[in-house]
Amino acid sequence: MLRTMWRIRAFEERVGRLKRSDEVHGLIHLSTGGEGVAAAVCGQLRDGDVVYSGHRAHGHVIAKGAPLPETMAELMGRAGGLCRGMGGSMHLVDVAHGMLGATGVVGGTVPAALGSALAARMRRESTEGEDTVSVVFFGDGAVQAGTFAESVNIAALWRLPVVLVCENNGFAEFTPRSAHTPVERVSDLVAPWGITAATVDGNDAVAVWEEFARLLAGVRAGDGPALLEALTHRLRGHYEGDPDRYRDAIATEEWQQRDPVLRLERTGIAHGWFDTDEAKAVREAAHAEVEDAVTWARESPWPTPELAASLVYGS
Ligand SMILES: Cc1ncc(C[n+]2csc(CCOP(=O)(O)OP(=O)(O)O)c2C)c(N)n1
Ligand SMILES: [Mg+2]
Repeated sequence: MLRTMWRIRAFEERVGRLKRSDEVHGLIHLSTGGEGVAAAVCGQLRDGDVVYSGHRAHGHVIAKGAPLPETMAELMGRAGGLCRGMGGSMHLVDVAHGMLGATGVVGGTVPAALGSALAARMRRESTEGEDTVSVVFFGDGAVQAGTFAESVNIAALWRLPVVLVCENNGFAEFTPRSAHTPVERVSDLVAPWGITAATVDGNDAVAVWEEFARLLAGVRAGDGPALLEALTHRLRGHYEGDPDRYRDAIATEEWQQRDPVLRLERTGIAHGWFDTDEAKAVREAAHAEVEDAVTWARESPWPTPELAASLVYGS
């Protein structure tokens, strides 16, 4: 988990710098501060399980196993990218690793994740031992989109093997949660549908791991959908370049003390899971891997107009 979190942190820090030097294109939303959720959830998934995400997707894509060079190349708009440079940061897809879709349409992938879950449930009826699941990551703002309620309803009715993972960072763009909904806890919303739900400290990766493990076991066993709400805070602005004047700087500083990556380092060292040198080696290896990914991406060619045309379906 520590390795995954450092790979995400190092990748996104580098992406932030590349955005400022104009080497990555389009709006960039970093998940800095939320790495524990991606690592704890995806760390328990198998190859056949699938994940979906939204506009803040880098961490989920990396945690599910997408290679860093191709992911970096995608953000740079190169032909060697995951989507051949056609998608960019908000449209990352890596079918080979079960990352089936990210989108800039807030809430847009929640119903799509149900499609994969329905397919899994249909396979389950005909294949002994089939227990793959579908997982969708979304923010607290997405919960107010109509697609969320529609999806929860049908997922519960059809007992679909889907885990809804809400990263509740208390903001939707520049709007605090209290200004767009009277509901404080997302996990409270799904009780009428009989969906098992839990809220967890999203900055405590071990706690996320344990809570997700419990929910995942039920979903794999065929109990129907589950929802995990992870309370967290984005340590960067909504997008790279956001002057971030709408948040209390003190609160962000307090959250920095709860940085999930450093926290897992401290916990792991205290428990003897690894020592200081091993933690340092993990951190350094992640940074080196990211530098190699940047070098690889820079050498990747630009897509041609012919390539773009060949990827258009329909006429
Ligand atoms: C359907 C739709 N409505 C509005 C927007 C504009 N928009 C982009 S991000 C965002 C806020 C999303 O908040 P949340 O789901 O909490 O995710 P976070 O950015 O906090 O991770 C909004 C409203 C959009 N992209 N799509
Ligand atoms: Mg949010």
